[in-house]
Amino acid sequence: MARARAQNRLNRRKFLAGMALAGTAAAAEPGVAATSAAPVTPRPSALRPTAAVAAAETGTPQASVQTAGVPSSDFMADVVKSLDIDYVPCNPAQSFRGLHESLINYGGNKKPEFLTCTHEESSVALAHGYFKIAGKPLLVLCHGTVGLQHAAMAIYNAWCDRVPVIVMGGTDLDASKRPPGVPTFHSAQDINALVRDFTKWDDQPVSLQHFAQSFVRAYKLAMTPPHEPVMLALDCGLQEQTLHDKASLKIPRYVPTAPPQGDMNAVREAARLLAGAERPLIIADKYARTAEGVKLLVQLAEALQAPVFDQKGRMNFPNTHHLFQNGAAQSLLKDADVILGLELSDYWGTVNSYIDNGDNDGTGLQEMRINPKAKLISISSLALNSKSNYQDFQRFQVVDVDLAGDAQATMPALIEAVKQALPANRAGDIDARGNVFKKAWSDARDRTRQAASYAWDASPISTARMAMEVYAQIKDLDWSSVGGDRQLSSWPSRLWPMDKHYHHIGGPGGYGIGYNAPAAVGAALANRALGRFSVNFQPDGDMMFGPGVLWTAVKHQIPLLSVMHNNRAYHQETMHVQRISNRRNRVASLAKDIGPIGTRLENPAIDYAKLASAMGMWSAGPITDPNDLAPALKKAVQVVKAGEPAMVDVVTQPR
Ligand SMILES: Cc1ncc(C[n+]2csc(CCOP(=O)(O)OP(=O)(O)O)c2C)c(N)n1
Ligand SMILES: [Mg+2]
Repeated sequence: MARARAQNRLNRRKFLAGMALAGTAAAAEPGVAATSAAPVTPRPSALRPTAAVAAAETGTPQASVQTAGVPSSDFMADVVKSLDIDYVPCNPAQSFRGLHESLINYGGNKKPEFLTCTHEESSVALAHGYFKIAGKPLLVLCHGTVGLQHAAMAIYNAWCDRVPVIVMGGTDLDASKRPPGVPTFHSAQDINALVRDFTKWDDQPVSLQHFAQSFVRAYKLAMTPPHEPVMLALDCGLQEQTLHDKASLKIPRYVPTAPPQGDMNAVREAARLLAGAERPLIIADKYARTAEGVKLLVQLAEALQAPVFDQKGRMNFPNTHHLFQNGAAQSLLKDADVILGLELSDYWGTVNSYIDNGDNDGTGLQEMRINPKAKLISISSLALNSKSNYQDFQRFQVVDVDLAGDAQATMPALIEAVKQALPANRAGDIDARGNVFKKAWSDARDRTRQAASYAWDASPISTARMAMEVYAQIKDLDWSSVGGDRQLSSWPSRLWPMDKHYHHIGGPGGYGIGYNAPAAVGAALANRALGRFSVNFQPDGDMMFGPGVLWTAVKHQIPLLSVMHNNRAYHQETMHVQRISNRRNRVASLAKDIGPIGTRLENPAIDYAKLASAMGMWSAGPITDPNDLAPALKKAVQVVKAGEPAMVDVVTQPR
C-alpha cells in the first residue's frame, strides 16, 4: 500500500525530468530556436513586488519602463476626482489599466476608492443600491465588449428604476495600433451600442478635453431627474498616451441641474381637482428621493386627509401614519373620484386589472379597477426621457392632467396650490374623512398581525415569523432594510414600523434577478458611512446569480446582515409552471422534487452558510426550527455591529 502510494506521488526528480523532456520537445518543434538549457519561466513572487520585479513579471519591455511627461489618465483621474464619487466597483481589465493605475497610484485610491467585484453585474447593482441610500452615483469601470455584456442586465435594472450609474467601458479604438488577439476581441467600434437603448446618454471621447466635458456632462445628465445610467467608452490609446500640455486642459465646473418642476397652470388644475374631490386618492411609486420627499407627501396627504397607496418603488410614506392605506388600496381605487399618481412606473396596471387566467387566445382578462368617471392626474419625469425599444414605459394610459416634471420637486408648489384651493367651509368634512382612516388604519394593522400569525411555529419557517424574529433583534438600532420585501409577501414593510426614508429602498426596477444581493451590499456600504445597521432579506435564486459579491462585502468590511429567504426554489416560476399545467389540465411533472421540473433549487440543497463561510463571512444555518432563529440572529447582529457582514440561512416557506 505504502509502496503504491509512493509510486503515485509526484516525485520532484521525475517532475524535473519531465520538465526537461518538455523542454526538449519544444526545442525539436520546427521554427523554435534550439537552446542548450531548458527554458526558464519567471516564478511569480509571493511578496509585494518591487518595480523591477513587476516589470519582469509583466514582461514590460525595457524601452518602455520609463515614460516622460504626464500620463493622460492622470488628467482623467483629476476629472473623476472633481466630482463627488466615493467608489469604483470594478472587475479589473487591461482595457482601462491606464485609468486604473492613475486612480490608485496618482489618485491615492481615495474618492474614488476601488471595490473589487467578481462580476460586472455585481459592480453595477452595487452602485444601484449605493445610490438609493447615498443619493450619489458611483463610477463603474468595465471591460470593453465582454465586461459590458455582463453589466448590461444590471444597467437595465438601474434604467427601469431611474437610478444614475456612471458606466465607463474600456475599448481600444485604433485598429492599426492595438494589440492583436484578446484586446482586439474585447474592442468594438461602438461598445456603447450594447447599452444605448437603456442609458440616458453616451459618448466616446476622442481627446482629453472631450473626455473632461463628456464626463461632467454624463454626471450632470445622470443626476437630473429622471435619474438614469449613462455610458462612456474609454479608449485605451487616450488613457495611455503621454501628455505634454496639461495646463491647457480645463475641467468644467459641475453645477447641478435644478430638477424639472411641473408647469404651474397644470399644478393649479391638479390642485383644484384634488381640493374639490370627495374621495381623493394619492398613489406613489418612485416618488421620494430624500427625507424631504416623505415629509412633503405627509403634508399633502394631511392637507387633504387623502389616503395614500404606497407602491414602494421608494420609501414614500410612513406606514405608521393613519393615511397609509395600502390594506384598502383596491376598494379605495374603486371608489376614488380623483387619483393623483406620483412617478408611477405603471399607471395602466395601477388603474386596470389584468387577470392571468388565459382565455382561448392566451391573453388575460382585463378590466378597469376604477370608477370610469374618476379624474386622473399624473406627475412624472418619465415623459422627459423615454426610448422606444425596451418596453419599460408600460401600457398607454390616458390621464386628465399630465404633468411632466419631477414629482418631489413639484410637491411644494402643489401643496401651496391645494391649500389655496381648499374652501374654508370644507375643513369639517376633511377632518371627518381623516377620522374614518384612523379606524381603517388600526383595523388593517390588526388584520395584518392576524395573518402574520398563521403557521407561526411551522417548519420550514414562515416568512412572517422570520421577518418578526429579525425585527426583534434590530428594533432598537438605527436600521435600514436594503433587501427583498416583495418575495416575503412584503412582511417587513407591512409589519415593521417604517417612517424614515431609508427604512426600505424599493426593488430592482426591471425585475432582473441577480440585483438583490449586490444592491444590498451597495446600500449597506452607503449606510456604513452614516452609522446605520443594514439588513437584507436575501432570496435564494437571486443569491446564486452572483454569490461573489459576498466576498466583496467581506473584503471591504461592509457591515450587512443577510438573512436567507431560502425557499429552495425559483418559487415565482414554480407557480407559473403550475398555473400553466392547471390551465392545460395536466399535472406538473415533478421528478423527485416537490415543484415542477426546472424550478426547484434542491437535490442537492445549497448550503448558503457554507457558501458565505467560504468567502470569509460569519454565518449560521441552515435553520429550520423557528425557535433557533433568535440565538443565531443575536450573534449575527453582534458581528455586523462590529463592522463585518454576516449571514443566517433560514429555510423558509415559499411566501
Ligand atoms: C435575470 C432573470 N432571469 C430570470 C427571471 C425570471 N424569474 C422571475 S422570479 C424568478 C425566481 C427567483 O427566485 P428567488 O430569487 O429565489 O425568489 P422566489 O421566487 O423564490 O421568492 C425568476 C427566475 C428574471 N426575472 N430575471
Ligand atoms: Mg427562492
